Amino acid sequence: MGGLNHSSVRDQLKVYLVAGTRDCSSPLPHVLNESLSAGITMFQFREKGPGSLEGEMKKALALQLFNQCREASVPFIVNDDTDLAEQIDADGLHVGQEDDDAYEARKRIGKHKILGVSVHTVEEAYKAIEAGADYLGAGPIYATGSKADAEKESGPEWISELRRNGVDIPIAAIGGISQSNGTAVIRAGADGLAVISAITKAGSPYQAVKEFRGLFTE
Ligand code: 3NM
Repeated sequence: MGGLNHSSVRDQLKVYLVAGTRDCSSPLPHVLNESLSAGITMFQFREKGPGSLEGEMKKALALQLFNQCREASVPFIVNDDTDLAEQIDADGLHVGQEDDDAYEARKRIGKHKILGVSVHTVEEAYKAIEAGADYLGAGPIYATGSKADAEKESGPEWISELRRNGVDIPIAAIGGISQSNGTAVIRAGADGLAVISAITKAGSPYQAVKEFRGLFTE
């Protein structure tokens, strides 16, 4: 079990923006600003891949984005960089199967931070829960252009399968999620929609986030 209250994490996952500098068609602080104004419920800084920032530049941007999130009372999660999450005392950390071990990550960030773990099999889901995950990232639900090494798309059925197998902790669905397919994913049992391109590449990230928010009131 993670150290946090599942019902608050469930709410915080609803419209979960995931982004790094390379994902955005306008500067990331601007995209984040619009997204926060429109009501994202969680943000993950995922600075990955060729051309992404490293070292002090990455840390400086992380601090800037963290401040923006703090002002809006939205949790700031660091993707796959336990050192950075620790250094800036981020609200949480998200790790994949190929990243830092979830047990190790939980030990290092402590029990009061949010720990998310990406899973692709039911067995990985059970292991992540045992390691202390507060939520699972499940995907790719649909085809994605945002992750070079993404696995084959699973469809919303993957979320139902996790639920059928007794996984009851909060789940954020990820991979190709859009305003038009989001409802099917929620119906399959996801608590939240983790989204990169449908927000970061939208003409208006503000409008896109509003539309995602609308899916939860239908
Ligand atoms: N993780 P978009 S899919 C970061 O399957 C990430 O675990 C995935 O980006 C997984 O919303 C993915 O642009 C990319 O499809 C999601």
